[in-house]
Amino acid sequence: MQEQKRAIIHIDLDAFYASVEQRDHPEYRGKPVIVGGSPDRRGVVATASYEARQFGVHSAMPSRTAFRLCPSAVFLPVRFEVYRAVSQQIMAIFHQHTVLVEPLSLDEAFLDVTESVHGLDEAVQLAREIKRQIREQTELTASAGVSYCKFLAKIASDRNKPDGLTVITTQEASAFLEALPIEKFFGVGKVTAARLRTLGIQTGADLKRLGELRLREVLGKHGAQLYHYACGEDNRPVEPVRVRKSVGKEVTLEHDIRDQEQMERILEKLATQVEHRLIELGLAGKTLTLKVRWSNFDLLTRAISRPQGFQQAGEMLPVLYSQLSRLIDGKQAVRLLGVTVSGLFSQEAWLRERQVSTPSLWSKELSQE
Ligand code: TTP
Ligand code: MG
Repeated sequence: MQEQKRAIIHIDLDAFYASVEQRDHPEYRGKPVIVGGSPDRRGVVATASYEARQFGVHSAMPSRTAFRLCPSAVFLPVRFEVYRAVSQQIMAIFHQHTVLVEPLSLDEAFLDVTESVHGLDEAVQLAREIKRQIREQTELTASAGVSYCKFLAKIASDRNKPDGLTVITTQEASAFLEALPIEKFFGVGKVTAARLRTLGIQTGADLKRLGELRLREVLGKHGAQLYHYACGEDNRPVEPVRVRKSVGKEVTLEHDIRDQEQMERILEKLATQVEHRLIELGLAGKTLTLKVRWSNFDLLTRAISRPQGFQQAGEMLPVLYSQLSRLIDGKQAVRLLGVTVSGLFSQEAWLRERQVSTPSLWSKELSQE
């Protein structure tokens, strides 16, 4: 049975990190810019401006190789905080048009706009409007793809980068997919592509010809899915992310332990992982929870809240250690340790909080800018 036709928009910013750098440093505009690890260390390229891509530079390439290909490029470190702020701006724009927004990364999302438009023509107009809003509010360009399913919308957005807007209608889909190289199909990486090529399969038309049963034999469940994609069938819904309630890490130990110092070292590792994730998400949290599971499987949690919240491991550890020493009696061994921060709020609020409570630290942070 044919489902009701949907209208899906996929939006992806162009050379995201590099474009932000060119926006903030006008002297780099029109020049090859490479954002990522430094070429004299063992860094990799996060992304390259379109000018640098002409030299063959691309994401995930060792920075040293990038330097060899394009020695005149400006190499810049990643400014994750700035990109995250831009990401929040574009996600807010998307949410003005539908609640069905599924972010795939900082610069990319699917929007299901079926309820806001009549047909794909109107979805194209809406995509154009969203691109305009992005340009106006962030001074950055995005590419958009419009189609009746996620897979085709994503491929469409990649068709005319940068600053592209491409629609693949139901009528066009079949011819389009038949000509599409297998690497472009969702879920086909290098390994699967090589495997298919040994069977003489190069394009969507070949996939269709091979048939669902044979593809299932070769690739299992994924093969059947691939066959449906080749036929232009992709009913996966756009799934808005649930609101995150906490950030936590825990570890079940290989051997139960009694040594408190060993436990402290593990807590340090866990707290550092939680800190990194919080920074990545731009969050801090009011409540810090220590979780301990004893060797007899009894579970204990201890939660401490403070108004200025927790983000850095260095601030979590004294609290965790003191909680731990109150719990440990030397008799029971521990089989699991966990650290969770909940009651999350944005980092901007966290920094404001610190500005009031620890002015010296704030000014130090500012002077490092
Ligand atoms: P992409 O959207 O894949 O790439 P892009 O925006 O730089 O370029 P395009 O115009 O082709 O969309 O990724 C978004 C950002 O994610 C990118 O600017 C940097 C980061 N990133 C990495 O850090 N490592 C990677 O391997 C990739 C692919 C991206
Ligand atoms: Mg992008």
